[in-house]
Amino acid sequence: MSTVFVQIGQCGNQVGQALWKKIIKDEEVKNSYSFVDNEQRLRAVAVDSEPKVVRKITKGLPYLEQCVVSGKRGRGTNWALGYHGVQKLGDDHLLEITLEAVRKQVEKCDTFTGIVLLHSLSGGTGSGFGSRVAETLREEYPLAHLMSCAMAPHASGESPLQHFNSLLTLATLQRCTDCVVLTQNDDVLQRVQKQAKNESVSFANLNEAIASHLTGIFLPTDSIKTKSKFSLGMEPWEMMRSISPDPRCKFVQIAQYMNSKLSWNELLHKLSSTLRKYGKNGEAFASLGCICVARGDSTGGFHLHSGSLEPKIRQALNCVEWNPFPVDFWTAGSNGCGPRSSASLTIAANSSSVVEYIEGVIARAQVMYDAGAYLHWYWRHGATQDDFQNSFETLRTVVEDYKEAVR
Ligand SMILES: Nc1nc2c(ncn2[C@@H]2O[C@H](COP(=O)(O)OP(=O)(O)OP(=O)(O)O)[C@@H](O)[C@H]2O)c(=O)[nH]1
Ligand SMILES: [Mg+2]
Repeated sequence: MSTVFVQIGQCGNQVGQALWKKIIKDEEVKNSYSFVDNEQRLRAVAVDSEPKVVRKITKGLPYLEQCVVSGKRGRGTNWALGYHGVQKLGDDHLLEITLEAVRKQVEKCDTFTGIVLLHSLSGGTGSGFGSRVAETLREEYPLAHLMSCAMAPHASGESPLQHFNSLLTLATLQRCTDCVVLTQNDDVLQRVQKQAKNESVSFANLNEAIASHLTGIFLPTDSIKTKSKFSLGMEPWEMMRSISPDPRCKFVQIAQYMNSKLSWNELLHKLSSTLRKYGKNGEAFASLGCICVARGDSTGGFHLHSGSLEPKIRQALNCVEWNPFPVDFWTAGSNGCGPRSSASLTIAANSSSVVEYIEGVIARAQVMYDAGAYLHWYWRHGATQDDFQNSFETLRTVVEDYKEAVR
């Protein structure tokens, strides 16, 4: 069972780099060939529109030479330019060479299960080209799973185009992927800053934390193995099946706490204290389903604690009543996402807290759209009013569906 990763744009590749550094250290990954091939090369395609950037970022890890690809010029933080490409300036055939590289990776898999995309919601390449790649892969591999791990920009202080780019990308992901693992840079920054105690925080620090969250879920666990204790590498897809089975509500967010000295109960208490439980207007968030992964269970004793942890997780996440099994537990003997001597709890939850974020994107994009701000940049590169209208509508429906699901 093999998964192919496609990392897009600068953010996607930088996060990908941090992620792979953790993945390839894991002994079970090496043996299962789920994320690496039998020569231990990464089942990854690294693509950026800018020449050279991606070569530099991917240095030092065993990518397949033909799977590190780049175009002729960046997409200037513009979704439309990323989506439609640079035709007027001489097409750089980025979509074709990316699909060819994905095909190569898929052909190398004995059993190809699905594709994980890594990209930002706001860069021109990550958002626009990422949307185009997601749509095209959905058509080319209709039976494979398709998951996006999307990084949302800081709420303010970045590009004025980020609201349009996020709007158009989130709507595309909702339409053509099976699951979106959403990481908000502001959330990660806040958590990392707390631990850094006033030291300045770089993108490298953020990416280390994001990689840790993702590997907390994606790395092999003892819970998903064959009878002969062989890992199938199905964790990303089991997570999807378990917590985002409804195509209307497919947004997943991850939280994690790691330490070498705390009990499982104390780890959960700490983790729970980092979760936002109420929205800006005081409304309680609710979870449709979650998975809690305990890593570093070296004695195999976690199952003795899961019974007492479950009601605490139900309460912390305010799990909906209609789901009889809102918490799933997985365990692993070692803590592959952090230092060897530590233990971690990682929770992936399908929470209605995403509504607040999506409503924020819709509101900001709507104000700019009504004012006609920056729109000529999008028309110039092939976007249409329909793209925007459809995206507003798709995301408004997502908001309504989540509100309905947790009512
Ligand atoms: N978490 C994280 N976010 C990043 C990183 N690099 C950039 N970003 C975020 O991603 C957005 C910018 O996207 P990039 O990936 O730089 O842009 P791109 O996809 O290369 O697209 P263009 O350069 O516009 O063609 C901003 O919102 C940044 O906050 C990173 O290494 N980690
Ligand atoms: Mg770039």
